[in-house]
Amino acid sequence: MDIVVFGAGSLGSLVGGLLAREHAVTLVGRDPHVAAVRESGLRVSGEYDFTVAPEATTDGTDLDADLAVVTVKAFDTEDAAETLATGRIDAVLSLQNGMGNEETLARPLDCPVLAGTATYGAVRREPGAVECTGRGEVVLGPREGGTSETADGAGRALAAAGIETTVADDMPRRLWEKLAVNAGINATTALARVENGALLDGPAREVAGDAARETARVARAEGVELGESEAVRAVERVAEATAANTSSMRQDVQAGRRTEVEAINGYVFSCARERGVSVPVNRTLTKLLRAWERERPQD
Ligand code: KPL
Repeated sequence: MDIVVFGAGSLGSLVGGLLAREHAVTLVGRDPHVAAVRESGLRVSGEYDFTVAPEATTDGTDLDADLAVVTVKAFDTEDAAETLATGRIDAVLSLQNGMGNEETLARPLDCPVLAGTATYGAVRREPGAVECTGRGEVVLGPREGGTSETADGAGRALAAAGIETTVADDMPRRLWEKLAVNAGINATTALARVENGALLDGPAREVAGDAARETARVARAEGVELGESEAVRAVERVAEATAANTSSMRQDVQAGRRTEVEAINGYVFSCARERGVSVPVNRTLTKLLRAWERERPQD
């Protein structure tokens, strides 16, 4: 299969590296990472130990592919969609944090857009290299729920490359569950400066659990059946599977980059406001990250 992986950050590089063991992959990202992959290949370490040589480019326009896996930050989704729309792509799979990415991708694209969640832990240590710090899984399916040939085909392609994959018929609920995981883990680990595993005990555990419980309450107000203890269990499961991982938001804060707080805790906070649900923990996490973002050096 010809697969474009659009976004060569930590998760995109890991997924691209795993897919390149089985498929013809084009990785779309930024220099100096792309230049290093072109020069010496992409080294995948940690839970794996191999080097592959996918195509790598900084120009994502005019590409042909059976599948495009989108792994850019939530705030870059619109640009990614416009760029992919210049090519000939048969199907798109979003493996991003936050809500609403699939709708943003579907706007300019004339092909099926699948929803997906990924709980693999990944860190890009240096240009041309990514470390897998926790084997998780990918869950994917039609964004409105149900089943489709496209979802089955994408699921087979990922599984053939050794990615733990489930094709699900309840993606709207799965996306809310993943939102609860990210609402609990990402901002908490970024602010407390701890690895995901620190949320299994210790003072940050309660904050992560409360953020996830609040997210479940908002999901239910939105008509999605997600229980509070189910959401907390999901946080614990992912924190355990990715215990040694530095969450993507903590990586962003460490590198002084813009974070996805608006697409995660900020999204929970704004839906909660519309539905009259109280979410004090997500509100506080959002405001603290906003305060940090305001002071960070601009890109
Ligand atoms: O999605 C993640 C992230 O860091 O953004 C998890 C699964 C929490 C892994 O760290």
